[in-house]
Amino acid sequence: MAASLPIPVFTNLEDLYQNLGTSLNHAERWDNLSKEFKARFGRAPAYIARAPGRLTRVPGEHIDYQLFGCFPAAIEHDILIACAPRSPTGNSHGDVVAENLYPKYTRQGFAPVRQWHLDINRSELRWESYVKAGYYGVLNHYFAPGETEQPIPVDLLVTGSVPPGSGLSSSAAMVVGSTLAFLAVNGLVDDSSSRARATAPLNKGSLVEMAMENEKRVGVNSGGMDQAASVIALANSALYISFFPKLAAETIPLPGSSTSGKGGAVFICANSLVVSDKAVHAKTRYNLRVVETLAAARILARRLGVKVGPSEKITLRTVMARLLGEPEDAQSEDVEVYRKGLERMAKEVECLRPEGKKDGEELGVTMETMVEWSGLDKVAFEQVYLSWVEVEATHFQLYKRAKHVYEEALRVLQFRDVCLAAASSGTAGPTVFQQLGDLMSTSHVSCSSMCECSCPELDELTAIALKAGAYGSRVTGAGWGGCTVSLVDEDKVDEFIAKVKAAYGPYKNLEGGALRDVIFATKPSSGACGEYPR
Ligand code: NG1
Ligand code: MG
Repeated sequence: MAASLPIPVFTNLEDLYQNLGTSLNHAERWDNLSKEFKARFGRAPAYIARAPGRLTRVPGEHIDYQLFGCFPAAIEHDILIACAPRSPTGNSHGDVVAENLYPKYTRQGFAPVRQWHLDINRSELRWESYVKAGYYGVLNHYFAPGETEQPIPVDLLVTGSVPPGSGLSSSAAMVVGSTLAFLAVNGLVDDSSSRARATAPLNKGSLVEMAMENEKRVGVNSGGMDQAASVIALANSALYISFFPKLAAETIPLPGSSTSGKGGAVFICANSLVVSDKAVHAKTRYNLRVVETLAAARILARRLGVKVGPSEKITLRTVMARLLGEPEDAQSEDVEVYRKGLERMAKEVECLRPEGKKDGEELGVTMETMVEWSGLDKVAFEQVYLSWVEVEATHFQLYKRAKHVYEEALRVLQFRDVCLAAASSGTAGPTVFQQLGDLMSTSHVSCSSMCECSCPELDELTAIALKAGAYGSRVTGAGWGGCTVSLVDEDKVDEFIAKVKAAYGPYKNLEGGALRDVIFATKPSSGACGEYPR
């Protein structure tokens, strides 16, 4: 299984690029990073960690934290972190100097205090928070207080090509890259490094699990889709990732590029140029969705007669499993049972639909009503649902969010079916692309109206894409800004980009490289790896 493979480690860039399924055209970035590292820290880096961003080309938004399978792929854009140990002086253990090639992100120094605490500022977006988040997990996993082995002081230098705040998961790429860099520098990735402490090579599943925990330190209670994509992805495939009962990943070929360059279709990423600052707005956006779906799950369970413990944070996935009698400790999900379950839940969820309507909009419920429906008293509700997260809302949309989750999870499965059928029959043409495109567009409508994670610019950009000839178009990532993804005929890409440029206001004055930075075709790339430069 893909998740049990070791993290690939290379000693030369040619092998590394072959593994990425991409040409050597970024080698300059690696070289430059090494040179800059030497210039700033006076020695060569011992290790360079690479972690890609991810693009959900297909449906599957805002369902991973409810443990539903999704379908992301990595992109070629990535974060590179060069690092090297520094000799310890005095009793300073594990202190870090972190620099970034991007001048706006200034030099930072920090040291973990005893019991490995690092201060992470959650009210402000700071680049080094993501470096600290990765370090936190490594310290707490591998350096138990009282152990003789101490973390080594480290210098590190970061560079990145994933645009931040654009739904391409620069955050997960940073956290995965940082986790991997700190593991490597402390000799914990494999047994071949000069400082090896690892007894066996680190596997991809363990890195995903660590990175998921680590990313929560920044204050966003995300699911595991981005970290899984950034670590496990393989070139030219998408990953079907399931989280229930356990993390599992299956590579699925995306029908798309033809070998002849004709008759295929490609995924085009277009940045709305609205920056979505997820950590700063978490309490009214992302984390609120996490709490709304969790509360919806408890209330749904009660209404459907599903058992739920008083302090249990049951997910929508577990409600379904218990209703269907699915095993909660099996190795993997039974796809046919899963499909039937989702079809049923998309109907059962109607029991959450509120009575009242205002100006044609479903009213959500107030905190008091939500607590009452949960069957818990206020103190217990707050303890289970609000003690670990900050949210702000007058009304909570339980029905809309739960409905989005079950239907979106079903679209993921339908997309997977179309891909598998196309791969086994060897036919991928306009009919298949239109089926995929329709699922993408329906996903966008649901993100916009039920999950309410879109914004006017994203709605406009997806509408423009459809008018410009895309088979389908949708928001990618958490939303509230960031990128869209559209499926477009391979031989009509230039025409498509020209039409979008003419119609989308913020693109009108962009030319050449500046335009290519905001709208571009993407190819699935492979996941995290490392290099020990020779
Ligand atoms: P982005 O916005 O790309 O970081 C976020 C979450 C995912 C998932 C998507 C929505 C993080 C790291 N990732 O992605 O887990 O929930 O939103 O589908 O916050
Ligand atoms: Mg992110």
